[in-house]
Amino acid sequence: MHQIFDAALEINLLHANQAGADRNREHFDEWGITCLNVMSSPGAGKTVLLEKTLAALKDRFKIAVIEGDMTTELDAERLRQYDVPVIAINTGRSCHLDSKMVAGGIHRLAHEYNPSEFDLVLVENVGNLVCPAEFEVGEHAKIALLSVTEGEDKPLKYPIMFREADCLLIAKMDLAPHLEVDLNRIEANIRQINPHVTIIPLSAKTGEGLDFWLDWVASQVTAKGIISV
Ligand SMILES: Nc1nc2c(ncn2[C@@H]2O[C@H](COP(=O)(O)OP(=O)(O)OP(=O)(O)O)[C@@H](O)[C@H]2O)c(=O)[nH]1
Ligand SMILES: [Mg+2]
Repeated sequence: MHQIFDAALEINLLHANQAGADRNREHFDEWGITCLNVMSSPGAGKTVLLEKTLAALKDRFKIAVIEGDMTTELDAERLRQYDVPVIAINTGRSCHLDSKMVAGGIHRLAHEYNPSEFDLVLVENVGNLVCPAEFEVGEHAKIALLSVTEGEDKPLKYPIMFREADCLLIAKMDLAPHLEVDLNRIEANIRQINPHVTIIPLSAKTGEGLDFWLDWVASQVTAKGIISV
């Protein structure tokens, strides 16, 4: 009985979250903004990736960041160095951002700036390989990072994240030669879960793959521009 009740509660929760995500996306669409949701387990390299992305693209696109962390503004402060608006959201006990939290972030952004001036909102989700993939926030695409230190089996053990991703970054490639990691196995396991996902091996440290990633981001923004014309 308890299990049925719990399942019903979870369905209601996800249903309400989805409705909020759809509303957030409507706002983004109205303002001509592309929203990308960046997710991974803790420490896979999301903030470093966003730092490199802001450094490379902030003069080409008008960018804002919504930074989700359970506590602290440490990542938000790192990203503020790039002179873009960074809205910090502390999720408290929650291991993911949800659409209501991001709606609050959008509200703060729209209060302080003219939202129509922005091209791109990058969301850094809480470090977690499970929950963020289940809670849409109104993004147009999901990006998942899997760093080479995490093990080849992760796509099989945490399939939701890998199934939902539109772009999969195999991060920290510079460390691969120092590890006993089978890169072909990582890719095969990802393809088993999500056969057509875009996979980009990347090292934020050496710059390997960064141009592919930046081109992919730019193509998402440009595609959005064409749709909203
Ligand atoms: N060698 C190497 N280290 C990296 C790379 N990218 C990130 N790191 C390191 O990995 C650690 C975590 O990086 P972050 O960018 O803070 O990771 P994160 O995913 O934002 O972490 P959370 O927000 O806590 O989930 C830091 O010590 C980074 O310097 C990379 O490409 N190569
Ligand atoms: Mg981070």
